[in-house]
Amino acid sequence: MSIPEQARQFDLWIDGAYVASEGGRYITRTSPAHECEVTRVPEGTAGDVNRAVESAKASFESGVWSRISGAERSAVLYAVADRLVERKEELAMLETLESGKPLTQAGFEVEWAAGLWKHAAALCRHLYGESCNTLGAGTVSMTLREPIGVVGLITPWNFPLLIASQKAPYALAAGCSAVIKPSELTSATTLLLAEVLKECGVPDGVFNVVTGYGAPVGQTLCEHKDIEMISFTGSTNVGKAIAATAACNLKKVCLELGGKNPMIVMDDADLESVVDAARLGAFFNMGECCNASSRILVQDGIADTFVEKLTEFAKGLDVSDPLNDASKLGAIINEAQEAKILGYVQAGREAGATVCMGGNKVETEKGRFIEVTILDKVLADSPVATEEVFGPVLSIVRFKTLDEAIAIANGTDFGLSAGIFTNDYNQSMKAARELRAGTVWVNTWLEGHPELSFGGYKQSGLGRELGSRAVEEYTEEKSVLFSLGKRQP
Ligand code: TXE
Repeated sequence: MSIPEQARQFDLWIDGAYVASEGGRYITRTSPAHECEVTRVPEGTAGDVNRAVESAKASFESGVWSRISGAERSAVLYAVADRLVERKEELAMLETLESGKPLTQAGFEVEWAAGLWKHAAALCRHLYGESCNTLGAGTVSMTLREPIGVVGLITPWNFPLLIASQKAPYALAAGCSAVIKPSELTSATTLLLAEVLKECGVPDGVFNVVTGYGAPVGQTLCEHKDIEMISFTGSTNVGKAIAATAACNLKKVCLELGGKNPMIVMDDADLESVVDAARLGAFFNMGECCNASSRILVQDGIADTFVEKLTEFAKGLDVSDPLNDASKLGAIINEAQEAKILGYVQAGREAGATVCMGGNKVETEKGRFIEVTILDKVLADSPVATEEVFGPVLSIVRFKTLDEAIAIANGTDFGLSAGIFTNDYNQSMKAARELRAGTVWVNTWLEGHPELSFGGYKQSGLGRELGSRAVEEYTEEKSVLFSLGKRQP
């Protein structure tokens, strides 16, 4: 596939159709890999958000989606999954052009996203309340699950379609109507998703897209009194601001924020699998991944061999034009992110870390690429080892005992994911119990299944996505009590 000659222009998606923003302004996105204009999306306004919420509210109150059966919703969501796969090439290409990620990976992400729509489709038919044994007290009681109402979804730029698909299908499965604000850097695939939903029978007004900047678009959503819940994925700082703003009408808030995920490698670990996991953990999506294993804690006895093997392997990782089939790492999203990554590398150097490889920009004619970077002998409490870098930079911290490793692992403000590589059952069980993180991997990394919940401890977030209760997050629970006669004393 080749790069289109002209930037593709979109409008907002409100009430089942493309409509212009009232402000008439557009944001132009330049491909971080190719330096040409690829898309233009409206710079939404507060007025645009109000229109979208009005449409969502009207659709919710009409019952056209909120009051149909789970079976009917399920059929529509299954159709969405199939249609996403049918439009995979177009979706993947737009994702790559806007984000800089390898095209092969973007294609894989479309399929992964489609799997989430299928998971939500299945859950539609399994949204249960409870009935309670209060008969002896002269009552019959039950709980009902009802859609929470109109929800606001705010998504980032690292996995645009995928993260939208961690939220929207579950909100829709519950019967909610939604207004989604994608990142201003990567909005195109969320707009195509809206087209797909319409093609598959989601009624107008149930899914609306307002593109634009955090303020005013995201902020207006968080302030809006007709929005009952915000689900956000992004930086911890913005997450905190959103929680504060959403308190205006005590909206429910679900936050999936940053991480500084420790991968513990014990002396007895199988090094081949650790190297493979580290490749995926640290460098998948150029390290722009909340689940990145951006710090690897390695036990002293194996550390030298591990660093040697990993560095040897990492030299073979192809950093190049994301449209090349061989490309394993594409371009960095924007200048701010590039400066942030290089700044952390420099800080690591100044704190005495050894740069085993990389650490610089890749010199190319076009595009913003950073070398695969491995830092060894990093101090456990230095910024590069405790703060989210969000780039292809792996910090290696050495330790002596498992207790020491667990203390280092738990010693940051984050708690999204963590892992251990060992063949010792007792060590893996101890780590699984003591690591303070929403996900703990044992002898693997980045493996996920929609059946498992995802979310963070501490400042990595609030609430959970995916898992068997993913749809419940978007519901209210109502208790209903039937009296069978006179009230008991
Ligand atoms: O994220 P922001 P940025 C981390 C990562 C990265 C850093 C900054 O460390 O380097 O965050 O990235 C919208 N009210 N993650 O600045 O700003 C914004 O428009 C409402 C981790 O791009 O948090 C976008 O749609 N919304 C992360 C979304 O929030 C607001 C993924 C995320 O952008 C807003 C991305 C406001 N006041 C970055 N301000 C992860 N957890 O995977 C901004 N937004």
